[in-house]
Amino acid sequence: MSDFFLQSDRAFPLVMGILNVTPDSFSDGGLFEQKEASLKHVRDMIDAGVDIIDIGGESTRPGAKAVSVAEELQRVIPVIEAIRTETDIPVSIDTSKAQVMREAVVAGASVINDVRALQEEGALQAAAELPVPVVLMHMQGQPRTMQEHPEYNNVVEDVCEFLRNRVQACEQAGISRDRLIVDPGFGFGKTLQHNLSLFRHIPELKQQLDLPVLIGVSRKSMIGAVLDIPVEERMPASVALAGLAAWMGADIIRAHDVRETCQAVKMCGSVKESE
Ligand code: YH5
Repeated sequence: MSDFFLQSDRAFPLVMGILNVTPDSFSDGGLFEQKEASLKHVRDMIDAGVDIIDIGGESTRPGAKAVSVAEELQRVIPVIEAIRTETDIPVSIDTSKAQVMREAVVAGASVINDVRALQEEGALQAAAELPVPVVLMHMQGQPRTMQEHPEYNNVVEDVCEFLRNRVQACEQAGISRDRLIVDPGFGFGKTLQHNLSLFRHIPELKQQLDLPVLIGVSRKSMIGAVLDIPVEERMPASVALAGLAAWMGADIIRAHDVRETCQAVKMCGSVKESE
């Protein structure tokens, strides 16, 4: 069922394209305009070679405020339905809410991507009842305050242990291992040093957990911090990190700049598999 995502003999990772439908990602226009803008973005990403579209209606950026279930549903469901009317590109739903998971899968989403690793009320059960793969991401704290004072004994070991525990919770809830993907959660309750160290240890994370790994660093503050550049200038470094992650065995790369990211991972993957 999820073999498409989880084939470990692929030469290079899948590219997951980011589609934000948060209120702050549309400065003007009503719901119709937002839906049309989203569809255009989806068509562009498909043309650029995207493998999965990740649609999210909750902003989880540092400091962002919570959104209600109703608001999240209103943002994401019409867009998923619209995508389904014109293409069979796989859609993942970036949510922590059980009801959003359920309605998104009914509307045609085929992956759950949860930055809270199914820890919210009802999420574990919802995921257990839905026949789709699940991305379990590590986060320390909550989006609003997670960057205030991130702290670990050993960031690689601590993140591994958290993910191992969530994998176990999933298995106990009836979600089989072959549906699971893990993600260290770059920027989610981590300092620059934590992020760099986690990135360097992607191979260990993969080896320790023995599951497919998703990497999301596109345009994130770790790039801003190293290079001292604003978000709109972070594409080249994001693409460099995507290539490096491909080299280190990442299975899925979550990215804004799909065309460039596809080129980078395909190129690095080709070198990696050569004799
Ligand atoms: C992730 O890593 N991230 S939303 C701050 C930025 C740029 C981008 C300007 N959902 C992940 O993309 N899901 C998000 O600085 C995610 N893994 C998974 N699985 C945050 C985001 C971003 C934040």
